[in-house]
Amino acid sequence: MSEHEKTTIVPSSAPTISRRTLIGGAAAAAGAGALGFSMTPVRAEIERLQAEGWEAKPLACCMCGARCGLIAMKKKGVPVSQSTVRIMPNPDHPQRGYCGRGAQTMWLWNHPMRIKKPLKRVGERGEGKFEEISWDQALDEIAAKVKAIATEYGEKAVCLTSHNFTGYQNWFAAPFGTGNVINHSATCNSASTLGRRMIFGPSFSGLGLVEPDYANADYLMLVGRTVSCAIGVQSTMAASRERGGRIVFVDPRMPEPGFAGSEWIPIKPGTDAAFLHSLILVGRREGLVDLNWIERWTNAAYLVRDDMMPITEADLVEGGSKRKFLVVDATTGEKVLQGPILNEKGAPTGFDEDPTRKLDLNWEGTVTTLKGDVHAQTVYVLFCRTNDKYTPEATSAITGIPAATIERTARDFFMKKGVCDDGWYSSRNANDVECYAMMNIINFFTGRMDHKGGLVFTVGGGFGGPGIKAAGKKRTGPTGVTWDYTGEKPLDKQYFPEGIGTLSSAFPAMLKGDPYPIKALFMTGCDMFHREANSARLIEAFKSLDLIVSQDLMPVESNDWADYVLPSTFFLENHEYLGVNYALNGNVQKSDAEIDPPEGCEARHDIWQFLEILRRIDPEKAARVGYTEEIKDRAGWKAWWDKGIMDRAWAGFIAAKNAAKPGEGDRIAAEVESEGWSQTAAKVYDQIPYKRPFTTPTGKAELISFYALTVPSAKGIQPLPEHYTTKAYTQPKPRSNEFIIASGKDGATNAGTCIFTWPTKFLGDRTLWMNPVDAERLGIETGDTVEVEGIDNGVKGRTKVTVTNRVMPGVLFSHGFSGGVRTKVLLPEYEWAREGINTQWFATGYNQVSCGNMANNVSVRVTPVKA
Ligand SMILES: Nc1nc2c(c(=O)[nH]1)N[C@H]1C(S)=C(S)[C@@H](COP(=O)(O)OP(=O)(O)OC[C@H]3O[C@@H](n4cnc5c(=O)[nH]c(N)nc54)[C@H](O)[C@@H]3O)O[C@H]1N2
Ligand SMILES: Nc1nc2c(c(=O)[nH]1)N[C@H]1C(S)=C(S)[C@@H](COP(=O)(O)OP(=O)(O)OC[C@H]3O[C@@H](n4cnc5c(=O)[nH]c(N)nc54)[C@H](O)[C@@H]3O)O[C@H]1N2
Ligand code: SF4
Ligand SMILES: [Mo]
Repeated sequence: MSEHEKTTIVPSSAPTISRRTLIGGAAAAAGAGALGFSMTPVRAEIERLQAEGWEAKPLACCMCGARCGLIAMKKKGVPVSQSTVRIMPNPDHPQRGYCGRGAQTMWLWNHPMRIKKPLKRVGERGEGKFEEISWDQALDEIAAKVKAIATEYGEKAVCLTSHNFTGYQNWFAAPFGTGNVINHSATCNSASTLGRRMIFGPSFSGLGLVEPDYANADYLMLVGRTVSCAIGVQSTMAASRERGGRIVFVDPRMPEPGFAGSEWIPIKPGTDAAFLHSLILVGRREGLVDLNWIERWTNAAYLVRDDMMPITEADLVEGGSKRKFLVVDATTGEKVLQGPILNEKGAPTGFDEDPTRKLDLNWEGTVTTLKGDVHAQTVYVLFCRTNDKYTPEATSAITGIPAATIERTARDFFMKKGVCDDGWYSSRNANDVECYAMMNIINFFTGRMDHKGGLVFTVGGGFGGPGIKAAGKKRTGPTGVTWDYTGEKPLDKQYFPEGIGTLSSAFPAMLKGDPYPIKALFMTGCDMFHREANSARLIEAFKSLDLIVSQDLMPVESNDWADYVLPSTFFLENHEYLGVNYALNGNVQKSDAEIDPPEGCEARHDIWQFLEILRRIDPEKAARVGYTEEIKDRAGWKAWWDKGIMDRAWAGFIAAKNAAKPGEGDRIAAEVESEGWSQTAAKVYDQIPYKRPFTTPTGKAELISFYALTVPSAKGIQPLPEHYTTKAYTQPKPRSNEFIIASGKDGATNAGTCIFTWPTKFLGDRTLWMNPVDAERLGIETGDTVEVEGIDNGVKGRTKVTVTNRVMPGVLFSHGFSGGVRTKVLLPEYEWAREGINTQWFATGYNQVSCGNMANNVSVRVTPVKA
């Protein structure tokens, strides 16, 4: 076993697989993967094809953010077609994918509806009438319009939005000079991100940094998290299941991977914070929680006033520090100050405290401050006071979960020292930030943070890719050109400073010029009608713009509103080095299938499109990012981008690795060449916060978020997270024809990327799920058509119903991306995509304060349609 293999997280019982020569030549040994599916046939097939003269190319799937490792097998010397390219999983890749979407890559490549040439709108916006034009015409016209808009209103009048391609957009926005790059996160991960930031501090907020140790968990609780997504997680979880690990889904509907042996706890949407509080309460009452961990590694023993503000040295002595917090010694009753050791940037690097001192968790009394006597108590006292309200009985009334189930679940969770997933998609009810904060907080009570099998901290792969570096107002391009950046703070940050990607905060700018006009919108790889809550508002925003450009491969509905649609290449056709998401170890990988777009398709890389527009606006701005001459064709692009920008950035990374440890870079480079991926850093357990503090004000995990209390931009977020009824939609009347529709994804249903494919036709579920109890009351049977009317906006739609006890009574379920497609340009054989509803039609678009996350859940009235 090499040094490298020793550090992987494969359980010791797993047979090891040699992973030396997968891509270069014939694979060496084979073995059955213990992590989910057997790899023997995959390796055997790769070997067989290689023997027949096929070549293997590594591919990082981009059908969702997981970026799983795939292999593209290509028959040498023949034109690319469905029968000469096979997409397979990369057998030992740390994010081992190959879900239905990744498997559909080649279907998408020459899909009959793939956009082949630049399109210019000829009808009204929304009509979907276009003519094909040349690249030169499209780029010239767009550049002229952007230039005119920038001259009249400034560069900030150009706004860009995307799902996965914010990085691409920065290649245009930064040298052009607009700060308005507003991604999709308000419909996706912004609430779970802020939930983590409140509890662990800013450097732990991003996706994939905090993860359950899926492979080693003994009891995994998934609150509104399906894991049909990031399919690698499912194969990792298999290791835990094989050892008898329990898996519990807390969800209004039973998700697809509600595997045999796992448990489904139906919960009323928007009540997760109450449920999690109640579990903690039962654990506390029954003495099942780890109070030692709470005392030592959270801010639970820190004294706070009745308004929750911490009492610091600054309150006690003139000129005292705000980062020294008052605690009480449990043995002597003495009041002492302790706090993090800070570096020059104010970030915690350690703890200035006596580790042997036992702190009083339950102290309450009077503290004399500079401003007089104040009543004070520990964070824990206040937390318990709130927590005590969530008795199983009271919580049952809020959540719809029987009190006995709450008690049993609490015992199971704490006795097995369970782990609760910190979540990904979190834009459900616009009271989500507090729910996600609680999903992290419950993990404090098992004392298993960063321990094997607990909620742990991942290590990154270290390769950031080529791009634009920022330092204050200076920007530096990939070839070293530096310029003064004039872009402003993006609009979403002005309205929702603790959030990310709230595009609706730019709508007043589009509609009323408030606070300044936005006149142009670039949409890169997204269908705004599935993405943005409140379709009517989106249409008004579209109507107000002078220029809309969409970059995509498929005719998504929002293209119908664009003035220009530009055909893009996708990951199968692009060359990239990148990290591996959702793995505990740090890894890097290569995606390089080198497949050209099909005959007759003039798709181009998104960054090329941006740089050519920029060059036509102002060659000097294009030169900032090293783009000094027109590139006319794909060969030219590959020379500039693949060999120039991307390979150069990779060579720099390898050189730095070699400089840090001789030979290390060479090892990584060789492994990436032979296997498509390489591990660059190993996860070591038991580090945070034991050896490295969190980046909260206290450096500890925070049970009451001092971050939320002291950072002005977090105003309105509860520092002590608890349940409240969402303001995003009207609560339905119980046992009537009114319901909340919850939505989400499933293995068989696809984000926009595969919405028009045959697997989606046959596997995708475009019906509305209804519990048998509700169906009987309303006289509805499976297959019946109903009219669905938004309670808050009166919008109507029709869909068929599936009567199933996989959704709880009083709640309906609809898959996020199947059905309700309204684009005008479908080929007749894809008309089925119109069936069903898109729940965003009924959504109010309400944003949670400070964070901006939207509620994609809605409330509706359902009426049977007589045949
Ligand atoms: N197959 C597939 N995989 C995907 C995607 C896809 O479109 N299809 N998209 C990718 C993207 S963009 C993301 S962000 C990730 C997301 O991946 P996950 O974070 O796992 O989210 P979803 O799969 O959307 O599952 C959300 C679940 O929450 C449930 N739910 C809705 N409201 C509530 C509530 O109030 N409380 C609770 N407890 N549950 C609730 C829904 O019923 C649903 O089962 O998946 C990625 N992978
Ligand atoms: N009701 C409901 N609504 C939801 C959700 C839900 O669960 N329920 N989930 C929400 C979530 S988590 C998210 S993230 C959003 C996602 O919604 P969107 O932001 O609309 O993203 P996708 O559906 O992933 O759209 C991807 C598009 O990118 C295109 N594409 C693929 N590769 C490339 C490329 O290389 N270049 C370009 N230019 N285009 C490319 C695809 O053809 C596809 O049209 O939807 C949200 N909406
Ligand atoms: S989970 Fe599926 S769609 Fe997402 S990256 Fe992996 S293979 Fe692709
Ligand atoms: Mo998402």
